[in-house]
Amino acid sequence: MVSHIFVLNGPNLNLLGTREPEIYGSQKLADIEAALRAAAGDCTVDFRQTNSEGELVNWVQEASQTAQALILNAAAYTHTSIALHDALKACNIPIYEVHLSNPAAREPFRQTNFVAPCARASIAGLGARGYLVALEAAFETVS
Ligand code: CA2
Repeated sequence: MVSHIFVLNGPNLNLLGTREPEIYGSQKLADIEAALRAAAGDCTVDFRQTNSEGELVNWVQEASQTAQALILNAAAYTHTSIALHDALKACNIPIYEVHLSNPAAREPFRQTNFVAPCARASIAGLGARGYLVALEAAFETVS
C-alpha cells in the first residue's frame, strides 16, 4: 500500500506560472502541490523543488529509503544528468516520470532522456494533470 510518496521537481520549475504559459500552463508549482495533496487523501506527500543537481540526487536516495513511490519532474536534468540516472537506477521504489510539456515533440536537445529508462511510466504533455495521473498510477501499482 502506498502511504507516503515523494514528488520531486527539478530546476526552474519554481518559475511555473510566470513565463511561457503556452508551453507549461498557467498554474504555479504551489497549485500543483495543492491539487496533489487534495487527491492523495491519507497518503502523505513530500513535495519539493530544487535547482541543484546534487540536492535532487540526495532526495532520490532519501525517497528510496522512506517512500513507496516517487513522482519526478527532473526538468532539464532529465536530458543531462548521469548522476541522476545512477541515483534512479539505485532507487528501490517505482518512479513515475512527469513532464508538463511533451519533450519528444520539442528541440533536439530534449530528445536525450536519462530518466525514462529508470521509470515505471512516463507521462508527458498533459500539463499539470500529468502529476495527478502519476499519483493515480502510483496508487494502482501493486509493488
Ligand atoms: O515539460 C516539462 O515539464 C519539462 O520538464 C520542463 C523543463 C524542461 O527543461 C524539460 O525539457 C521539460 C523546464 C522547466 C522550466 O520551467 C519554466 C517555467 C516557466 C518559466 C521558466 C521555466
